[in-house]
Amino acid sequence: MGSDTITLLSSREIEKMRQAGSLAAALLDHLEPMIKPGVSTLELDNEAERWTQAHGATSAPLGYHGFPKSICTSVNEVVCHGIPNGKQILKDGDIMNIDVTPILDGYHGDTSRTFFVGTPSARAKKLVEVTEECLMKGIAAVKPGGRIGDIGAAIQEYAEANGFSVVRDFVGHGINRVFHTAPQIPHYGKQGKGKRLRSGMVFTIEPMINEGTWEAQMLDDGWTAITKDGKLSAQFEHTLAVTGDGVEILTRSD
Ligand code: EYF
Ligand code: CO
Repeated sequence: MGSDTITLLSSREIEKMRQAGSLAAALLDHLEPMIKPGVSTLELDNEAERWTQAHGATSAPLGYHGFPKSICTSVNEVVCHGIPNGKQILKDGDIMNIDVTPILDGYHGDTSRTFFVGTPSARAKKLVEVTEECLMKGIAAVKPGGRIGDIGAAIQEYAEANGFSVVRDFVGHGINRVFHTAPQIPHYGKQGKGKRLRSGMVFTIEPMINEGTWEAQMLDDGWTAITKDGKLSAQFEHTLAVTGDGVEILTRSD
């Protein structure tokens, strides 16, 4: 199958994605009370791996393209794919995205949220609130017969109207039994452009929104992307299914 072929999932497969997605959301709910000043990102990773195994699942990131840990922990200027580390101790005022992808019965549930460590600055609070709203505006643009460009246009308009920028280098993606597949979902773009959305498509929307420039750069570790200007970045992510008349969020928390 060509890499740009978009798989349409059956209702049985979407039910499997719903179960994996619920588990992913429950994992973030489980980790949230641990997020306090003094905790290391490695402690969060260890607990995520323990909890995932205890629920009969495995962690998709672990070993994916050689990634060394079970979750991504992206703190402050880290845009995405931050690697949990025992020497990285969270401090009051940090923001941190935790991105989890358990595999349950062969299906992936991919979701992330940006959390406050202690009390955020007003600027960090605004960035995180706008980023979550960007995700919800992108989701609201999903309907059968619509276009992929409708999603990015809705996100970009809201982010830029609030004085923030949209990361270009990382996009949402199709997801099912495969972690990353077609289609790509840019978080910027033009309404009415791109491939048509169809019932049964399942993909992530995961906008990374920056305080300053949209440009990112890779650290020497080969995994971690940071903002080029060292300013803050935030991200939220859901896995979604296009339905007969709109969209279902598969990674919603109960
Ligand atoms: C080859 C990776 C590869 N990619 C995506 C691979 O949750 C995710 N997206 O929503 C996600 C998580 C991981 C991931 C963990 C590892 N990878 C990352 C960075 C560079 C790279 O180069
Ligand atoms: Co993710």
